[in-house]
Amino acid sequence: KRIKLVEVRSELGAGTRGASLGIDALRIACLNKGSDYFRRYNSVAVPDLNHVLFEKNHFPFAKHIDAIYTVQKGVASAVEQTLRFGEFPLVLSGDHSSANATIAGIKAAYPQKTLGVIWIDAHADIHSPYTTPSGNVHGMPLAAALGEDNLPCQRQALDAETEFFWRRMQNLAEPGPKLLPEHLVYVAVRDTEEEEETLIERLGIKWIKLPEIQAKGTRQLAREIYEHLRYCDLVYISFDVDSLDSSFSKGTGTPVEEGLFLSEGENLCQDLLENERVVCFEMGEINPTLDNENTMAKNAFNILQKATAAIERRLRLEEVTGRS
Ligand code: DIR
Ligand code: MN
Ligand code: MN
Ligand code: MN
Repeated sequence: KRIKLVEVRSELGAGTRGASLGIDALRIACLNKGSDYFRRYNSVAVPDLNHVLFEKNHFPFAKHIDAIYTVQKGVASAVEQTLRFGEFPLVLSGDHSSANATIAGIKAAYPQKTLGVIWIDAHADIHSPYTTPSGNVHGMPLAAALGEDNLPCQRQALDAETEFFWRRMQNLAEPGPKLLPEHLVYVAVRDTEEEEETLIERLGIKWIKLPEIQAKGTRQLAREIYEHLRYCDLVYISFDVDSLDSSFSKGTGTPVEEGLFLSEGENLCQDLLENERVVCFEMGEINPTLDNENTMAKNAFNILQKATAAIERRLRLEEVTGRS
């Protein structure tokens, strides 16, 4: 079994321009480090529609949702095909709205299996167009995957066009919710709006905050996370680089202080990715236009290398023991 890179250079869901350059910033960090990482793996690039940024946006509560929906269809099908081919999709994304499509692609490849999601991020990304304060779709992928609107916390009424694309996004690849709230775990989330907090509480989503990570250590934490996800057949891990402390993550659209140290990010990814139920890993939201000296991508590339090594160790072990 091999790793395949799925590259999604879309930034339509972000509020700040430049996240589409994140993958190329990682490639440059790789070259400057003298690593052969991007030579070792096959990759597929999903078509982006970033040119629509030069046109008028018709959806104030879900900016460019029509184009983002089209991009997501491409992401979902690339992830599904990769899994069906027996490869491990490692998704490198621009803005984090792609994660809804990654989840949909996994579900499309394994319709009968129960999926767990580990969400490592400063943000909860569980807004709907009814509650978003910004209209940025990268704040919405988990509400889309859960099939949530959070209407009790509604801030705004929606026009029919936005509603139409939001429903399609919630039903991407196959109709219905892709994820149950009890199968979602938040790690390092620390910048949320009230609507999100109310919803997280109502759905009873497990939320591991920074002090708990620092008290328990990543090993123990990984054990507890997988205990919580014991009924999940498959697991997807999504890593937004703004989960890292803002002192290491200037090059991302929405840096937040009091986040993970670099070593914590590395160890967390490493310990979580050694689990044999993990079928997909994603890293996104690197924005080199906001950075100095490509520092964010350098830091993220180190984490990516550690994460990938953990996936490789596990895939090799499976080969030896004859499991798939
Ligand atoms: C905020 C920020 N919750 C929003 N979200 C971000 O606009 O929805 N997600 N930055 O990554
Ligand atoms: Mn995010
Ligand atoms: Mn974030
Ligand atoms: Mn905020």
